[in-house]
Amino acid sequence: MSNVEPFIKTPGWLDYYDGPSRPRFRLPPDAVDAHCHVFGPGAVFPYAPQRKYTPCDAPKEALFALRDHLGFAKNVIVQATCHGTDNRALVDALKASGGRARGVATVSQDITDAELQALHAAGVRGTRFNFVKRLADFTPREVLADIAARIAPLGWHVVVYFESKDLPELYDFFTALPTTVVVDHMGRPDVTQPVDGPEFQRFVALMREHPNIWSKVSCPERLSQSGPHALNGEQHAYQDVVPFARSLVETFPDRVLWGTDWPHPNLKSHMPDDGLLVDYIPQIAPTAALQRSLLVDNPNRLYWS
Ligand code: 0GY
Repeated sequence: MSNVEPFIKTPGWLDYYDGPSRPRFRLPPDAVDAHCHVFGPGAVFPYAPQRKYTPCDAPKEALFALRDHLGFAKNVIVQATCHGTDNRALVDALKASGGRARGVATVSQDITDAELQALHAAGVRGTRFNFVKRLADFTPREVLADIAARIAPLGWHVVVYFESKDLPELYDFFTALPTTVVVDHMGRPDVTQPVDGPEFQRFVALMREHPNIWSKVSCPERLSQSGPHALNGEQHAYQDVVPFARSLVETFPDRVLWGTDWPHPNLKSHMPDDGLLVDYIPQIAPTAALQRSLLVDNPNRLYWS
């Protein structure tokens, strides 16, 4: 029996949808869900005291079942802020995956070289810096720069999560990082603004001028204002996000990744059907070649080579 107090989920927080449809879009062989999480279970892997939300438990077994149901071969599991710098749930999932998952950990400046090596042996290939103020407390840039310098020799990359309005202030820090830099969810554009407007074009310019910067073209459900609804019986979910993701896929086909973001932390208005999220992929990657780059070649190059 665990002596951990049961965790009470944050009010309004939706559980993941446990009856996802089977996608109509057939994923190519060796496709990777390159952004997803495991949460707890809290009784085994307690949530961090400094967390900003308490999630529902979303254990590795449920993630692997979803992987198989949707037709993915592999997962990249990203450490979420609710586990802080305690990567035990992540490592447990990586070890249980039989080589079918890689990880992105969150580490503190005082991590030892031996601990970094152990994370690497478990399958970690990156570290995540979170600048979203509702999710993470401020960490001085010098601390983050020091962590980046420590992980660079391992061949790891840095994953960054931020709001688009904060990009100008973060620009110099990102462009000075010595590793590949992967941006979560396209830098969270305001999709009510035009795709060719100054805000999104600032992000496009960042990627154009810095070939080490990649983007996940993920999370339409988080960015969309138009929502998940079908139009005229057709699958037209998250239409307002499509031009943003598609422009990145077409402009930078070798530097984009896609992931479900299961179990979709902090969603309060609707919970997406992960099968429909997979059916969204051909709208943003309309050719077989683009789909292969996005889902197979890019994630395998970054995480399995
Ligand atoms: C995501 C998005 C969110 C949460 C986290 O680490 C996290 O807690 O990343 C969010 O709330 O936008 O990518 O999972």
